[in-house]
Amino acid sequence: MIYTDPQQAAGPIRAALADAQRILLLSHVNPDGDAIGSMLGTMHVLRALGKEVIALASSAPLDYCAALPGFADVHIYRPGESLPDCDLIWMVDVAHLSRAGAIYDEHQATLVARPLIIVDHHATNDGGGTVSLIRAQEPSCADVLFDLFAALGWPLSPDAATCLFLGMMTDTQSFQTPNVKPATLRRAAALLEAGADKQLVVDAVFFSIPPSTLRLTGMAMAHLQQDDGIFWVVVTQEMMQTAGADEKATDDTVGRLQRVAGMRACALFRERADGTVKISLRSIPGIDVATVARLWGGGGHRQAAGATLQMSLEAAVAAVLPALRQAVQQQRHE
Ligand SMILES: [Mn+2]
Repeated sequence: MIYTDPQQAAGPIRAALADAQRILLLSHVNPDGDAIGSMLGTMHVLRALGKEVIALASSAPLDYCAALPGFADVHIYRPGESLPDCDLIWMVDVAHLSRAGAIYDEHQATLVARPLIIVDHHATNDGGGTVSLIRAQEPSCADVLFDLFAALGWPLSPDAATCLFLGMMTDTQSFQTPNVKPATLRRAAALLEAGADKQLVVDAVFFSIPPSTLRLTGMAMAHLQQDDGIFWVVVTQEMMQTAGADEKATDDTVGRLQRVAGMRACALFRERADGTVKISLRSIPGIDVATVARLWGGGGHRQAAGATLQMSLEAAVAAVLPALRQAVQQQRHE
């Protein structure tokens, strides 16, 4: 059953929980702040209710998640492992069960054989849980959980509040995204009142860039190119080695690239060790880069998408720029 109103979902979720003592929490692969913040926020809330909770990450989370209270209890799934025993599965921030990655590939039957609660905020989520609460208008899964826990009357400890606050803050890019509404800020305020450690979250997310990452971003930005509102940078294997940076470093580069004045669409081209090229695309509202990513079998959101191209860096730049130009032109004609 799919619910969009936390008040209506509260009853069925309370009933499902009444029959369950051991609960397995899951989220999506390459877990971000909202995935882990939502997972750990839920863990703290359920533990306070006397439940036994296992938090299982589908793969290694983003580094800043490690600052969260309870992170030491997160187990990172390794392909081939069995799923821990449980009476109920609770998934957060997962648009589709398959986004649980190897856990889904290897344990699909188990996932659907147990009572399953899904709480999410992805517009593409089509439910699939015994009880699904999906609110696509909310900027983070943590926002949805906040309303659900309020509807259930389940209290938030300071630790739970800190975890939800990180989810909310990272998915909204610090409350910058257009889907942030007065209600979002009221929830954030309520989390601070509940004892959320804002400074811990801010330090972990914004004051923790590895020097190697900044070096790589600097090298890439030194050769920033632009043409009529389209900005792009290229990252070679040689640059990554010189900077001593890992694959995650370019997240920082893209994050800065999309802030350049006059940007309508931007692209980062990263050469991989296997000779393929990873593209990361961003755009302003109204310009759809997901369709560009799909040309090479990739995907994502309209304003943030990516793909892997089986060609050289030079060929990738030559192929992607015309497609980006077309996406930008299309918006002008809308
Ligand atoms: Mn999210």
